[in-house]
Formats: sequence, structure tokens, C-alpha cells
Amino acid sequence: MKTLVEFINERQADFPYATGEFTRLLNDIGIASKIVNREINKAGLVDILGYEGSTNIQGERQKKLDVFANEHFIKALQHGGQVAAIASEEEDGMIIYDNPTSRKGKYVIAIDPLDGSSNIDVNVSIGSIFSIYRRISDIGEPANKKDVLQPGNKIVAAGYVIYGSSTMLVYTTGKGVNGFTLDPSIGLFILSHPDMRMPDDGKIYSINEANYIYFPEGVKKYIKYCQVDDKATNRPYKTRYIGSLVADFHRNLITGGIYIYPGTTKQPMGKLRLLYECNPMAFLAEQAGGKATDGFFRILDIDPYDLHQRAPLFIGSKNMVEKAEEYMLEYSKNFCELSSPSKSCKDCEENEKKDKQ
Ligand code: P6P
Repeated sequence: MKTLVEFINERQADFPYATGEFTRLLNDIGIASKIVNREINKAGLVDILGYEGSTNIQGERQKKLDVFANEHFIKALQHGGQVAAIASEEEDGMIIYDNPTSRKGKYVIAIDPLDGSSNIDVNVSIGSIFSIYRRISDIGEPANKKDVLQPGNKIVAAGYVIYGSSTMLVYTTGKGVNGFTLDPSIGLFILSHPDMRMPDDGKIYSINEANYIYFPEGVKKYIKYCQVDDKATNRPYKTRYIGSLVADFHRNLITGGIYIYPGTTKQPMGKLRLLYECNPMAFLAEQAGGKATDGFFRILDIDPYDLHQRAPLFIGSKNMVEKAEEYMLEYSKNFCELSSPSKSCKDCEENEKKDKQ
């Protein structure tokens, strides 16, 4: 039995620059997730379900647990002193820890404190998603937006906590993916899924087909490909869509599969946030042998221009993502012109602005 702390300490030697601070930071995330987990597990028993009455920058009505999770991750990460700033999906701007200790922090974090929160009241798995960057601003100075507006290929660690039938922390520091299951009887995360690998192929496709009429032609063609009866290629695939990215991703990581949240004619940049959802999940997918693109190009190579920008996401088993990309290239290569990671399509930006109003 190996605990998360033992595992992190053991692996510390893997990183020349990782001092004890990095270890403490990962451990603080584990602590914050245990606090959130405790509230989620008793949410039905105390008055913490339902809406907080506020809305976040996404214009989404915040669930009480959203606010609780956001507050506790922010507090836990400030307390440790290793983090100079946080960008949270629940906050309009950066949370900059402007105190003498945190100004010396080497890291900044992008976090979605509770993703899939519309599932809270119906007891469906939800998750917290995080990614850690080394800051690029001067240590000793307050951090700034540029510290998190780095491409995903600069992430030093990323992971998620899935609050499901069991609570698991799954993370990578660029040397593979490892999963830890919380043992509630001792309150510790125990290594349960060492060196997780995403199968190159799978038989599950995960997409919200209610948006079918708004999908690019390439996505429509790929869905029809998944539905063809061809036993030699294990088709028709099964469709599974939980409405919680962490839960859909976690299943595909273990069984193989693809999750797609594409750009649509209504929202050309899709729904998911690049910094808080796409990048961390893309880093995990690649570290487990999978793939993550916007339908054309690698998610981790997109140069962010805004904390809350969106990106289409095709993520999962390598061969399945590549098949979907073939259809996108053949039928939708001009869709929203996301062909260059640093170029954003004028229409998309216009839509993005409209979306924010
Ligand atoms: P839709 C949850 O809000 C989320 O960000 C992901 O966790 C989930 O996969 C997706 O949005 C669900 O979106 O539009 O299908 O309800």
C-alpha cells in the first residue's frame, strides 16, 4: 500500500528542479480535494445543494458546492505558499496572492474547482480539474496573467479528482499517469492505478448528440462512422455521455474511447474552457498514450489569449481521435479556421464576445 504522499516523495527525484515546494503543492491539492469530497458526500444531508444565487463569469448560475470548492482550493493553495496566483473557472480574473511568502511562489495554477456541477443534485459523478505551470514573471514580484496564459505544452503537472462511486485523484507530472483512490476509513489517497495507459482503440464515443444539427459536417460523418455495423472493426460503437467531462474522460482512460465537444455553428469555439478543462485533460491523455486536438491541431500547442477562452475538444484513444480528425480534414477543414493554434477565427472572436455579453 503506497500513499499519495509517499509516491510524490519517491518521485521527487525525477525532477531536477522540483524542490520540496512542488511536493507540498501536490499534497495541498490532495488535502483540498478531501475537504471538497467530504462536502459532496454529505451534500444531500445538509442545505448545500441548489444554487448559491450568484452567477460566475461564464454566466452559469453557481451551485453552492461550486462556490465551496472554489473557496477551499483557493484557501488551501494560498496556505501552502508555493503558489503565486490562481486562475479559476469560477473567478472573473486571476487570484493573485500578493503577500511576501506567495510572491516567492514558483508556481501558478489554472483550476476548474467543480466541473460538471449540473450533476450535483442528481448524484452523478463530478470532478475538480487542475494544471500547474512554473511562473514566468519574476519571483518576488506579484504574479500576473501571462503566468497562466502559457500554452498547455508548458504545464508541469495536471490532474483531476473524480467524486464518483469512489473518489480518485489522477495526475501526471510528465512521467506517466497514476491514479490514487481515497480510503475514507483512513482519509488517505492510496496508489490504486499505477502507470495508467489509454488503449489506442475503444468502442465508446461520447458526444452530446442533441447538438447534431449544429455540428460541423466532419463530426456528423464521424458519428455515422461510429454507427456502421462492421464487426471486424468492433462497430457499431456504444455511445455513453455523462455530461461530466471528468467522468467521461476517466471511463475512456480505462476502457478506451473518444469524447468530443466540437465547435458548432452556434458556438464555433465549442463550450469547454482551454485553460481549465482542455489543457489539463489533454496533458493527461497524451501522457497516457492518447491524443487531444481541436479537430485539427494539438490542444497543448494553442497559444491562449484569454483566461476563459474556449476550444473544441476531440480527446481519447489515439486511433479514434485520428479517425475523427480524418473526417474533419475531409469535410470541415475550413470550419471556424482553427487550423492554426495561434490564429483565432474572426467570427469565433465575435461569437466569443457576444457569448460573454
Ligand atoms: P452539455 C459540464 O458543464 C461540462 O463543462 C463538461 O463537464 C461536460 O462534458 C459538458 O460541459 C456538458 O455540456 O452542453 O453537453 O450539457
